[in-house]
Amino acid sequence: DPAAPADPGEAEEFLRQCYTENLRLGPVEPRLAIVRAQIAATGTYVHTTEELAYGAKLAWRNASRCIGRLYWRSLVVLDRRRARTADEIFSLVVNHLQTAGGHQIRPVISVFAPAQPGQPYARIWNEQLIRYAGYRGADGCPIGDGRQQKFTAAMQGFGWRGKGDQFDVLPLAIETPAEGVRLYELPERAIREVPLTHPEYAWFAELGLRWHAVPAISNMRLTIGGVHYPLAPFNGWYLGTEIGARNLADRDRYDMLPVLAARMGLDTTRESTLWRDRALVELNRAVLHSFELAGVKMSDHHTESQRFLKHIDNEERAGRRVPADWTWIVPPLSGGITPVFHRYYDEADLRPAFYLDDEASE
Ligand code: HEM
Ligand code: NRG
Repeated sequence: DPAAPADPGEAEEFLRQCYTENLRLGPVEPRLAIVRAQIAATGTYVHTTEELAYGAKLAWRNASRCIGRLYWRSLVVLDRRRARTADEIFSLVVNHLQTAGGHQIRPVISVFAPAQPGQPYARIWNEQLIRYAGYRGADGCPIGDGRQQKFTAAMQGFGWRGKGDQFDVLPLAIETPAEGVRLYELPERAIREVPLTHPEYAWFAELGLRWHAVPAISNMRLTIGGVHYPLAPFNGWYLGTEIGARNLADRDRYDMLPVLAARMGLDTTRESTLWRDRALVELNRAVLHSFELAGVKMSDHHTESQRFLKHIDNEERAGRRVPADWTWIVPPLSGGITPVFHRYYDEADLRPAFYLDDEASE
């Protein structure tokens, strides 16, 4: 429960780790005394800017599903704890996306106000800052991102009307205790998109496929030393397979493999022709090719797998554990020919951490 009081044991454990790994912050004992007193008096305590920034980096370092953790130290942490109104939050979210950038892409997190014991708190309802709407067409056939159908219907319930196209960017639904839910349209300057083309198939462009440049998860709670930050959107850059092997390929997302196979003239009468696999590789080539052409930062699964093993090596040399979840780390394309496939991982659940509220343990 994000509105529960801060656990003094968890606070102490985090502060010891933070001050041990950052000797320039000085001795931890005086700080512990202050924090214990704050928790006793108010049920919670206030992180310093340094603690907040390092806590967010640790939450990334501990994210066992993330293959991109080699760069954990480079996270840009924007301290937005003072924002209160939905208008303020919205303009800082736009600022976040502009800070992340549309080409180079910097990993950024914006940390808004923590939940206070027993109090309601602000949230963003969208799973990511930028997502495409999903509709059911007149004939019942799906349009757009199938995963967003429920959310899209909820937005329509608040009076939002999308164009009904394959790639309509959803509005942001920002909820604050004082104002309830308010919807906002992101301005164009905050949304970089890449039209998809293929290095050889000229017809590929006619499919009209595109994807947004920045993945920015907005529905995970950041927990640092017993303090819960329910609104802390973060972004890095895309791994090509997230778009090419899942978003555009999954049957309940854009389901493009049958369409591609038909255009490629593949024999789809039998699974053993591997038409799905052949279409999947070409879709992933198109994604990587298009982002490169547009000058937008993206990793391929071979390179990022190697970097992840490098990260494990760095961390183990520093005497630290690297929790990892094999089922999320191994890419959804060519798993066995990436080096992350051929080993097991430490499955620890370390804090600070990011949690999805339905799966949060407390
Ligand atoms: C998950 C890559 C940056 C935290 C993932 C996944 C990939 C990935 C491929 C699995 C996603 C999926 O299968 O849906 C990357 C890359 C980054 C990056 C290439 C480039 C810098 C970050 C940053 C943070 C982060 C900056 C937080 C500060 C997470 C978390 C998950 C995750 C919490 C699990 C999400 C969930 O449970 O749904 N990342 N990531 N990542 N990443 Fe990263
Ligand atoms: N698969 C999701 C994004 C999940 C997180 N991936 C990242 N995170 N790369 C999708 O939109 O396809 N990140 O912070 O960079």
